[in-house]
Amino acid sequence: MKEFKRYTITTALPYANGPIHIGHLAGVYVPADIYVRYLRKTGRDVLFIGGSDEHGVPITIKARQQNVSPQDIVDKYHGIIKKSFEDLGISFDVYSRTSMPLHHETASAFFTRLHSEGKLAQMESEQYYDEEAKQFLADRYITGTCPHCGYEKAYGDQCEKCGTSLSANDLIEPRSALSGNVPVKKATSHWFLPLDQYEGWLKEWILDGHKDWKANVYGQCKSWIDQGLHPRAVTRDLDWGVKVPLADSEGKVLYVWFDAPIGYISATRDWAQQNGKNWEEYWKSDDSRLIHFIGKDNIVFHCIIFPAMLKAEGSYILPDNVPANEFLNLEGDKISTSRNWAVWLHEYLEDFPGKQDVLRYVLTANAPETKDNDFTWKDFQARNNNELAAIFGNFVNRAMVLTHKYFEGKVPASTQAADLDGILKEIVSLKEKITHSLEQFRFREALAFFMDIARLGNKYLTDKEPWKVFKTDPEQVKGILNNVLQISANMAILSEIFLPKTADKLKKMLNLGETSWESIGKVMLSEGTVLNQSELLFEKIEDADIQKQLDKLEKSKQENKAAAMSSEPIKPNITFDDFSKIDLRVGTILEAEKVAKTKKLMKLSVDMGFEVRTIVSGVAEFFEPDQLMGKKVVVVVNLGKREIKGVESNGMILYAENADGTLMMVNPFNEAMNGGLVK
Ligand code: B3M
Ligand code: ZN
Repeated sequence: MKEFKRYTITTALPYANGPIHIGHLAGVYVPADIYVRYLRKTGRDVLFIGGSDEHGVPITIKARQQNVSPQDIVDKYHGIIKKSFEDLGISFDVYSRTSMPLHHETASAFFTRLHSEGKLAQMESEQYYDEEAKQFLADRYITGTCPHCGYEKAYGDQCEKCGTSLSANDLIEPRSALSGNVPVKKATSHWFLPLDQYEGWLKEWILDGHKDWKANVYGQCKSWIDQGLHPRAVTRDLDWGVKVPLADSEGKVLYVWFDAPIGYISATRDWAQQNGKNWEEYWKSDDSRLIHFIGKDNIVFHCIIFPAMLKAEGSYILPDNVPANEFLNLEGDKISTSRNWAVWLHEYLEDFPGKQDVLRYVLTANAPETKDNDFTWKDFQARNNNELAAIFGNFVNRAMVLTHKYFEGKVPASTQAADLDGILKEIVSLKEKITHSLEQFRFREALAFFMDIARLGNKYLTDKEPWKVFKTDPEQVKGILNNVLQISANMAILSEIFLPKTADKLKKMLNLGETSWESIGKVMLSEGTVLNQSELLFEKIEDADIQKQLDKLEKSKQENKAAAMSSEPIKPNITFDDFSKIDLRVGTILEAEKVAKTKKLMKLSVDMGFEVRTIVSGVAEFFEPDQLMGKKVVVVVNLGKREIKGVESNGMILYAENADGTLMMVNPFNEAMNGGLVK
């Protein structure tokens, strides 16, 4: 494989309209950070780029809802996101943002160059326009009925019920989200990137030239190209974004997916200005390797559209690889910002202080590299307790404690050279496997090999039983402990890539200085080195901590149900005659008993004043019989008799339903008379 002189590593720029969650981390930032740490450790020149994507319609919608400016929204979330990445230890060289003037300048210049070289086509089209708000409507600003599932609140770009992506023209009975009015069609002119003209080149470059890309990425590209490519509009009628740098283009901005990837370039310029570097080396030199880390929903933009833009511009390198991941689900459900179904990074860091590496570990061990995967809190706990703590932590702890106990915390002499030789050979072989996996972007596999070193160490200790041997042969124990300390030191260096905070702790405990990648598989600690006090690398995570997280998710679920119920549409009007057909009366429950062999049913006798009735009611999950006896209720008395599970029921009692599906009694005042009409 070609050896590159420089690496330009980008990570998808998250929209600054919400915080970061574990789906983002597992898909993009944790694997990218592992890769970058590996490259740096092996002495490569790397630039690790991140930043906020601060344009796009969802940001303007959020601003409008909160009655603040889009800039207020992005300022807030850029701050939260940047800090949470720092706290987790994602080691960006630069974390930039697309609302900064340097980015506007860079994106404008890029557009201008394409435009002046005739590489963009201007075309007129009809777009929805809101006459009251006096503006064109982005697809997101139009709601209507989904043509696929009939959902009445679908957006012009997507139906959130059935997940189909739409265009505003597909919607039945479209409405403007700004005024609620029916929008009109109006002609407008936009600039297009003629993707169709790049089809032949893309076929060659990706389908022939990049068979090395991950199967999920290659497959998506192939299906896009096979369907045929069409010109894509790169401008929009909107007032938030990079202004179109042409005369007579008032009210038009660059489409967010045109300017956002250019954000990688602006971020590089931003970094270069601050560090006195030459940004062009990272973007315009053939010996630089450009790699985009993204999630699968961004594949077409990074593999087809952005490369076509770069190709059209002509002076840039193209991505050499785009190791996109699939999605991470949460407890069996799709992660969703709007439903608050997520584990938010900033909240995790607060709830689990000092446990950054546990999250990194779990998200890597369970990374959605080849298919969607599921994060569960039980799995999080199990991986911490049974893997990190029981295997890695326990091994290191035993090595440290025994050395303190038998040799006053000093690295003893190496007396078991044959064992050591075998151990180092295994470490070298695992290091090669790790390297290979990392180069292939197979991070979960790399992590598993890393843990194999701890397994090897544990097994060695268990086989050798130094705590037994010490009485008879302390010389041998010296060598055994020397060997396990060498294993620990090797793990410390490898941890720098996967578990950086743990690496720091472990290196401090072992008194291990800066050690290079080359030294992995060699002796690192010399005899007599004084070890520091041992501390646990990983604490057990208790059930109560996990329960707290599950409760939090349960709460989101309830809130969503409540929101869904309060937005339950009101039924069509009825006439007073319709209403008066229902005979509602007050009664008192005299007796209550569960209906045998059912979970939900309760048999009640109700004093209706004029007679005592038997009524079967589906409330046994919510009330005990004695909670019902003596209660006043409202009964529909003219529904006719019905047999339910062998019991004849004559009437229906009214209850109110809560968001979680629990029922509450609808009680008339105690003074209400049995048999009294409710009207
Ligand atoms: N902001 C979409 C996303 O966060 C978009 C990525 C831009 S990368 C240039 O999924
Ligand atoms: Zn739908």
